[in-house]
Amino acid sequence: MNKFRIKSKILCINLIFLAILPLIVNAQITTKTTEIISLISQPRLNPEDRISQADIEKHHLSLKEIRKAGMLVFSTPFNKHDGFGDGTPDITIFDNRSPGNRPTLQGNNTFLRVNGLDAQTCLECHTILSNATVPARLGVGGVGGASQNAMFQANNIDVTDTNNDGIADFNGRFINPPFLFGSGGVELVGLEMTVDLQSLKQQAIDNPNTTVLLTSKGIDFGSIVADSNGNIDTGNIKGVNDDLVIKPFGRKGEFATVREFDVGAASFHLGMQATELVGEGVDEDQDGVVDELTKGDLSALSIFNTTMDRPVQSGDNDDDHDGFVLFNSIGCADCHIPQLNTKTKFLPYKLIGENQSPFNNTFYQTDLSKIPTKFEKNNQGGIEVNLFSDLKHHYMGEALKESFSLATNKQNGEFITARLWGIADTAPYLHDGRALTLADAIELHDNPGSEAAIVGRNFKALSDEEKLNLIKFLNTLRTPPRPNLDVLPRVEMMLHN
Ligand code: HEC
Ligand code: HEC
Ligand SMILES: [Ca+2]
Ligand SMILES: [Ca+2]
Ligand SMILES: [Ca+2]
Repeated sequence: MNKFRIKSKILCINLIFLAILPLIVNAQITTKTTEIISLISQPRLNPEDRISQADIEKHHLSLKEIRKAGMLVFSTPFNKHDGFGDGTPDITIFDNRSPGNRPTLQGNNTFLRVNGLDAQTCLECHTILSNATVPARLGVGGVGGASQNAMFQANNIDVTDTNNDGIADFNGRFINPPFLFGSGGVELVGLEMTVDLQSLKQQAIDNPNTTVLLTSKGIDFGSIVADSNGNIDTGNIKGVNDDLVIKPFGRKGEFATVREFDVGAASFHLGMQATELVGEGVDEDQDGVVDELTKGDLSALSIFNTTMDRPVQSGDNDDDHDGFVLFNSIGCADCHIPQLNTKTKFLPYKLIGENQSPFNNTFYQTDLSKIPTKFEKNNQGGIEVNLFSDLKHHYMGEALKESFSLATNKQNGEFITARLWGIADTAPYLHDGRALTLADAIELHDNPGSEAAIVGRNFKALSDEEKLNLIKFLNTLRTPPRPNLDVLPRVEMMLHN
């Protein structure tokens, strides 16, 4: 009965759609030539579709309206009238690897690809919802394959292997795009951990010469001790930067909030400079366009990114269960902590800048237990985030180390514990996508200098059946089946149904 009702509702929507279809088609056909001509020098993102910071702050818009505006910022192929690209580089400036002053291929003034200016939209790299089926299923906010890898700040790629060692030396970073699903929950966990660590820092300052252990949500970040002048000995801090701000975003754990990441991504990949970065009315990259992304655009974008549906867990048979037991017993869960809990279910939003007190100066919040994120509530008033990570930096050994010329040896080898939720759908694996299967990714943990070497060896020592069960368990960790449905065009929605 129920099923019938739902079906008849869909049918109804279908009929309405069919009824209005001629109107839409008609509207397109009757577009006047003058209107087309006036489109020639227009930005691709209609200024009317951009929302203002004031409207968000004053709650003039619903979450869905904000998400819709964010989806447009994420998915609209920007052109030069929107502010796409950098202006002509100033050759007298020494730094030509930073956005705003990059050369372009053959001086085409559009793309560079090996150091950003590599796409017109965010969507171009965050597209794949699941690689577990053939063909892959696509979805806004998904992962990228290897061809979507970003190449960051390289100025030497030795493709011909001049020293004949079989290695094409590369001094930039080669990074595979992760998905953005569930990122709101991750951000909230990180913000609460930062609050804990900052208050432990204050405790150390208030009690000079006393060692203070740094723990948050049961995770050990080493210890600190302050002298009587308030100077802190940071030598025993583990897995987090000396500023004691948890930074979940970026594979190396370099950004505390999605908004911060988004500002960098927009300028690096698209040459779209945010006013928060360069100031209002300022044409920093000298491409003739100011206010390329306003505060309102960025709020829409980051609210959209942090309210994307969360990954889910499927299946629950004996093999999966045995695999999960092994996952814990051989030490995977030491880093890939299955669940972290928050104390609040509200994710706060603030402009980029100060990260030490994340719950101050906020302008908006979303309830992550509600649609579309729908995190399970816990009994502390917060949510359960089944991320499979400790949000700590770990040194992953010589084999996985990057060769980025602008980083230290330690930085090159460190990565934040990859979140394993959704892992069944997101091949290829590891920071650069070098592991084509889950088994390869796990075995690569065992290499000289890696903090996960012993655990990687534990995996190799399992029987074939045990290995299979562990992989079967990982294959229950799925991306959300139909993310962002509320803001996709209706036609798209019907195809999905
Ligand atoms: C050329 C491909 C590419 C484009 C275009 C791109 N991204 Fe990404 N994205 C990546 C890669 C690669 C990473 C991982 C970067 C790292 O680890 O430092 C990433 C990571 C992210 C993250 C952090 C996710 C996490 O869990 O750590 C966010 C947020 C993000 N991108 C948002 C955006 C937005 C917003 C845009 C558009 C302004 C965008 N991306 C455009 C490739 C891309
Ligand atoms: C010392 C901490 C640590 C331990 C222990 C550990 N891992 Fe990891 N794991 C990481 C880090 C850090 C990464 C990211 C490495 C990279 O991107 O190069 C990672 C990446 C992965 C990935 C790839 C994720 C992706 O999105 O590409 C998988 C799968 C994985 N680990 C599974 C496991 C399993 C299974 C075990 C137990 C056998 C395990 N890990 C033990 C820290 C750890
Ligand atoms: Ca620009
Ligand atoms: Ca070489
Ligand atoms: Ca500009």
